[in-house]
Amino acid sequence: MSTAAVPGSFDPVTHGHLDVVARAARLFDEVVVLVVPNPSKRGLLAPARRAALLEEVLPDAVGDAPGRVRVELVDGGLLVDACRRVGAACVVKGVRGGSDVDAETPMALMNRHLSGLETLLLPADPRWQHVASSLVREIARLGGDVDDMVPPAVGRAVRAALAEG
Ligand code: COD
Repeated sequence: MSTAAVPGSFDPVTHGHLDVVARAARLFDEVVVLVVPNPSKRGLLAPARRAALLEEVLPDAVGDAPGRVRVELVDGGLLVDACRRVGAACVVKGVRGGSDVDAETPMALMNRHLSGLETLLLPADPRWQHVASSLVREIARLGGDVDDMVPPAVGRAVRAALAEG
């Protein structure tokens, strides 16, 4: 059975992330979405909330593959170790442009160096190429509408987190 991991901070998950997960589910037997909080980025949603939201919105996003996609929260450590734990031999990531390729290529080569883990980079769908979690957080913080960039439950969670301060 082929298993891929789709890792991210997912703070919050966007339609861009969900498109990458759905495409990975068409290529692999099983997809494990790894919620990996980035210690260098200040978070809006608690990591467990990000994972719960993913579990809520993934069935709609992945069409006929919900039984083959699951979510795991990673509590620190190397990505290669998380991938080994879940049995993934490949990481799938989305790239929105040259700066994503520049950031992802050394990580992909390092992960292969560390453990043989391969990385598949999927070009972002042009509909979502400009969408980033950081921009969603900023737009929502400034009172803008993010409802066509994230699923409804995610938009509600972002607004609630901002209201809580
Ligand atoms: N369309 C397509 N892809 C997208 C979109 C979009 N609109 N938005 C984001 N993505 C992609 C990103 O390019 C990224 O590949 C992935 O989705 C996740 O994005 P984020 O913003 O949720 O998460 P990041 O960028 O903070 O990444 C978190 C990771 C844990 C994936 C990353 O930090 C990582 O791989 N860390 C490795 C840690 C490690 O083991 N280091 C040592 C060896 S390299």
